[in-house]
Amino acid sequence: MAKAATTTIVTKPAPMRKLLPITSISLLVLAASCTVQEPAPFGVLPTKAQVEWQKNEYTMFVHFGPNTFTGMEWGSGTESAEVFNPSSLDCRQWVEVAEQAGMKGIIITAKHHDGFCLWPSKYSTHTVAQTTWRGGKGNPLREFVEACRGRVAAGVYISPWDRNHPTYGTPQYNEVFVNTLKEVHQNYGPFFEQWFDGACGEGPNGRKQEYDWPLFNNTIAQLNPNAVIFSDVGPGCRWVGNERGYADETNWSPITIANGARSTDKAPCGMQNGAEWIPAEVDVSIRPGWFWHANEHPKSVEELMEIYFNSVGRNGLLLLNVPPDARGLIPAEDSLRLVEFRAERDRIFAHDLAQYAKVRAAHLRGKRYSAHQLLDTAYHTYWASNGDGTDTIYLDFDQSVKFDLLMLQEYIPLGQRVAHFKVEVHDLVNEDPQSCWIPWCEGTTIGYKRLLRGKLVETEHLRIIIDSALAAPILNRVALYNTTR
Ligand code: FUL
Repeated sequence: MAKAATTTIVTKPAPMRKLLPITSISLLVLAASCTVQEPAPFGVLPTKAQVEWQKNEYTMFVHFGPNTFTGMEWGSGTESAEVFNPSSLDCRQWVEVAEQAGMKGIIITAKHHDGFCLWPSKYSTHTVAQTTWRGGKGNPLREFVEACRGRVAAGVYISPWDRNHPTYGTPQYNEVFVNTLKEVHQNYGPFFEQWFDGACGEGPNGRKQEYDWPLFNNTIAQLNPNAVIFSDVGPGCRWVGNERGYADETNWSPITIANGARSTDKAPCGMQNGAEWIPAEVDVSIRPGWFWHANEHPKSVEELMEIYFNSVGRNGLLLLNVPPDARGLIPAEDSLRLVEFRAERDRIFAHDLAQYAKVRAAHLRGKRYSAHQLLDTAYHTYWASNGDGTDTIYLDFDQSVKFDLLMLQEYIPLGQRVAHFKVEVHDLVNEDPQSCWIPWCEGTTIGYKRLLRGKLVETEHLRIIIDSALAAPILNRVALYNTTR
């Protein structure tokens, strides 16, 4: 076994276990693997596209349009199209930055609330075609999807709220909007995510638009069945309920949305036994605004790390907005910050101390689902308990390890199950590994990924007691890190 760089000298002998004769062990293993029962899925489940979406973990949002040039956050829709005039737009630079940052996809604001389309739409007179930029022939949406191809997944934000369109506030607008969706998805898709902003203001005629959400969602589902549809209430993924970058500590991907409801107070936490799988997406900007403003600056690495722990580390997907400037490029200040942020994550997650452990669980379902599979990085291998919803995972080390960060992952293709768990470490000075367990932390939900920070401890034994789960727990990863090394 390789030696952990952080291990310290062990002064007491490892606990003795009673050895069974080899033949008895083989017979036991054989019996266990013959009777092994495949774990049944539990409750509502993610689609394959939702699992792939969640595995992205961290994606980029790009707010770009007339506001980039006017200093506004919400354009009125009456600004001249001419204001859109990037001096050196290059979407390949956005992709380069996203890749360097470790992001797996990018979502572009193809149409924000001002109604300006970043492609020459047939259904609007407020588009790039009405500008003198590149002689009215420019097409940022086309450039964007081409730059993303084969490198990162491309996603699209199309605001239903349109402060420019003359039909906004009338039933015809829904038809216009569906045509717009079709135009974008047919000509520029497929997209991994369709982002529907929840903001819905007054139209120029003073009327509020009644959006035909079933029609919008069905249109996307038909044209682009693998696109995960974001809105405040899903159906593919839900808004986390704030723009500050955090999900609740308890965060269920299932949630029940009342028939026709367009918001929910359960957005940050989801619902145990919720009726649909609608995981949380955490959207937040690297700068104070969503659009670029000359006098604003990106968040610090410390702030970004905090956001990461509270989003990805709480069963959410982090969608970090990085606005291009008036050149059409992501400023060096922001790209540098993203690289520093990545370096910090790489440093923390470079060395998984759990790899040095012998792992076992109190309940044995069978060899195929044994606890050592918690250590491998293959997504589809997992540990499955045959307990009734409670179980304990033990990590025993030959030499003590020091850690302050624990990562747990549930195997979500079979549902989200764990409702409460405790983590305890064995006191190094106590000789008896069966006693003197010290609480290290506790938590409620796990979901796709949970990161738990605690005080720096040194131990040879750690146990994770799952004391409440909706069904037999199924986890595919346990990892331990020391963030101070
Ligand atoms: C909000 C919008 O009103 C903001 O302008 C921004 O696009 C943000 C991501 O969503 O609802």
